[in-house]
Amino acid sequence: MKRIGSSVFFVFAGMLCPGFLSAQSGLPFEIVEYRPAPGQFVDYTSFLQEDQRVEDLDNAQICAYLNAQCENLPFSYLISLGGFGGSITVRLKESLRNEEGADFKVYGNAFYDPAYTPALTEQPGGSAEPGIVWVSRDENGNGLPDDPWYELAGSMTDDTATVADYTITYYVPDSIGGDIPWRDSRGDTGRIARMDVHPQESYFPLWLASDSLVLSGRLLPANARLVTKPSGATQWVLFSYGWGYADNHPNNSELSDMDISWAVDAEGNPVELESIDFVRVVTAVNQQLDKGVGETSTEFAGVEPLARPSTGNEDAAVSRIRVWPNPCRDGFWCSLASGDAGAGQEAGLYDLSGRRVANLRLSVRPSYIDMENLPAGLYLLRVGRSHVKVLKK
Ligand SMILES: [Ca+2]
Ligand SMILES: [Ca+2]
Ligand SMILES: [Ca+2]
Repeated sequence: MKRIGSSVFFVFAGMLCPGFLSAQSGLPFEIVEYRPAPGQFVDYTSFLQEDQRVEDLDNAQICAYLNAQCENLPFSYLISLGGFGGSITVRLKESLRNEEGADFKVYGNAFYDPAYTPALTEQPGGSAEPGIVWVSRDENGNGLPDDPWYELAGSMTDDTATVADYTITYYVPDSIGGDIPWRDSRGDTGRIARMDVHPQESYFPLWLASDSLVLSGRLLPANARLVTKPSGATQWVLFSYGWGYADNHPNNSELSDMDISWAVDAEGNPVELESIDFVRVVTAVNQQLDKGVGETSTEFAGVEPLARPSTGNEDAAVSRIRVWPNPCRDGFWCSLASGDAGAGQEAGLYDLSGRRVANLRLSVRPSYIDMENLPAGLYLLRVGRSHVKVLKK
């Protein structure tokens, strides 16, 4: 779904940094690879120069076009990755060190529909089109993304409904302007359907393949639910997953922040990376919806390193526990800013009388603490000798 979910960042950047709007934007990233899956928002004709055919496009030319668009609309130009498996790869202009806590933000156009987000619950609803984020270090120093890649584990990585090794094959349709048929590794078939409002000649990235396009990766479960509005009409609502995904929570949410410490290898083991040079985002659901919605496609609007908070007078131990939102209503997310991504550390949530009301394990991967059944008031989240206050409204 293409919609400017939050234009706040664009206005903000434009006001503070007018230089952002010039050709030399100073954006912290550069697109180096674009490999979309078929989709309604991937209008390949926009990349074409005079007399050029889609089949003859090349990656360098497409990236030059996309980089120019990004510079004109910093963090607001939306690049659709198409259906499952479509991807974009960017090079960070400066290596990004893995510091304590989250390190960078991936911008998209996810938004919450106020009707489905009375508070931050585990699954706010609106438009969430989650993409899996991968990171890589330029180990051979050649400036190219040809080094080992590591997936950032997110809240759904180990979910039983997630498929670790999923492959989809998209076929060029018999008629170039037709729906795009696909078959997956489970034997299921379907189509990326054409939409009347997007009448471009083809939804298939013909420069990537002339016959069929095979894309693989981790498949997250479908996240849309058909809900009935008070008027009786029905509508698809796409619910956000917990954390760790692109285009899954609004840009101004901490839940669109990424931590390099979430990196895992192909076996799912945590990997310690000192720094990264490349980020890749891949559409992670395979979902086709009716009612004019179409396929679910992750949108990408940029990557930005997070500003580092000052550590002046903070208690270093306390700053290692991250809690958000705080104050909270139904629950909160918490993580350790550094440490072991695997086992984690034992932690407890205490009420003001000192009663332990919840046990949990805290690691660099966020945990969600459900507060729905607890009375409003002040709580202490304690890890070892460190603690933070959490206020339930
Ligand atoms: Ca980090
Ligand atoms: Ca390299
Ligand atoms: Ca989106």
